[in-house]
Amino acid sequence: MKAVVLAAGQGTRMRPLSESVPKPMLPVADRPLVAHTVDAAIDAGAEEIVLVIGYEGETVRDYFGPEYRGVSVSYALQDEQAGTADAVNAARDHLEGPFAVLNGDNLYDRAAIDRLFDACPAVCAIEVAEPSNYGVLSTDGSGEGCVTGITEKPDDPPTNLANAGAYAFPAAAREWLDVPASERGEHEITDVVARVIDEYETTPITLERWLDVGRPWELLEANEWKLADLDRRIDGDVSEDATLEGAVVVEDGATVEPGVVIEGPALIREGASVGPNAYVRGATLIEPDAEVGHAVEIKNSVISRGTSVSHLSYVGDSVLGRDVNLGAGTNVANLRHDDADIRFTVKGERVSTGRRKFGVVAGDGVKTGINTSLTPGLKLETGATTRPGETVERDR
Ligand code: TTP
Repeated sequence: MKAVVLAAGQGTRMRPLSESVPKPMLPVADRPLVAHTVDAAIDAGAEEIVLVIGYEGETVRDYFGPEYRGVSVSYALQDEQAGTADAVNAARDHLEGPFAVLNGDNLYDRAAIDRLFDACPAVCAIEVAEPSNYGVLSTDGSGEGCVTGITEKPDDPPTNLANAGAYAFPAAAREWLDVPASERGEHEITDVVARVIDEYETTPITLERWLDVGRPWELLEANEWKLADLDRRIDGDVSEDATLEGAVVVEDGATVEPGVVIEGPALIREGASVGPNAYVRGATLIEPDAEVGHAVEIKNSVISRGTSVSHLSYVGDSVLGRDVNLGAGTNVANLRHDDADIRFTVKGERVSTGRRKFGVVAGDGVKTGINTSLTPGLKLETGATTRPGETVERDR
């Protein structure tokens, strides 16, 4: 079966991280987010991958090329992000026979994608506590049952099975992709799913684990998931006076200096340097050419390519974009004194992250002055700066 992977979205909720790097290419452990989806499809036996690209799509094409893991990869360009059905429709000329569609920004448990391909026509679902925030499947309730409908954000959900954005469609669905725009003005894949459900016996495939990576703290959660899957591997240059505990990966070309303690899961990528005397813990990703210097503690964070946290700093539960420079003594607070969930601004609205601990999100090129204090849930836009000694409590 061919697998269409949707990777043309703008990722507006992921800003500022998605401004120069398109969301599908943001780092999740040792590869871009979308590569986890493509890997799941290949592991399930996809015979060809069709990647739908749009916003900054060339970086996706450069990563995968014409062939990836021995499987042919082709590309369909979606000019305007007019919705998920429109995205699959852009790939129409590549399709014949039954085909799968996967969201390029979702992490799936691999075994379920296997079952999805085998059960075609089928829809992946995840059991959730509050289904009314999702597209919800109705089923006929017999055994694993059969899907009888799909409703967007229903007030009175018929099941707790949320649509998880992974589908195996019969060949006929290729002709049903041109659906009218929905109330929110997008051509939605759920309208295609509804027709498949009407015309075919469609199996629900329940996922054990799933993550929709739309907002910056979900990028942290994605890294928590995928870093935990790594096996310990030390290929880089590690001082005898460093202590590496648990599932730590130090890639070839990375340096770990004396006095460093790293508690896994942690991934130190090629060209990165840690130490001397640094402490890295939690699920932490240090990207290529990033520098974590003397007396710096990094916990449960993503430190992107080319970023420096060089001296005397604490960074917890945070995502730092590319080429960020934190001045000496910059500290991040990641916990409120009232223990309430940390809130974050997404498209102009303050929303709960659902996390008790969340630090800051810094866009590419952010520079902080020495002794800057950053409060929980802060967003620093691309290129933002702070003055020495500042306490920053509002997004900038
Ligand atoms: P969304 O998460 O709805 O959109 P997005 O990724 O652009 O993010 P945001 O809402 O923050 O702007 O998209 C779900 C998946 O579908 C994702 O993998 C991107 C893809 N997609 C397209 O390929 N084309 C489209 O027109 C849309 C809307 C989404």
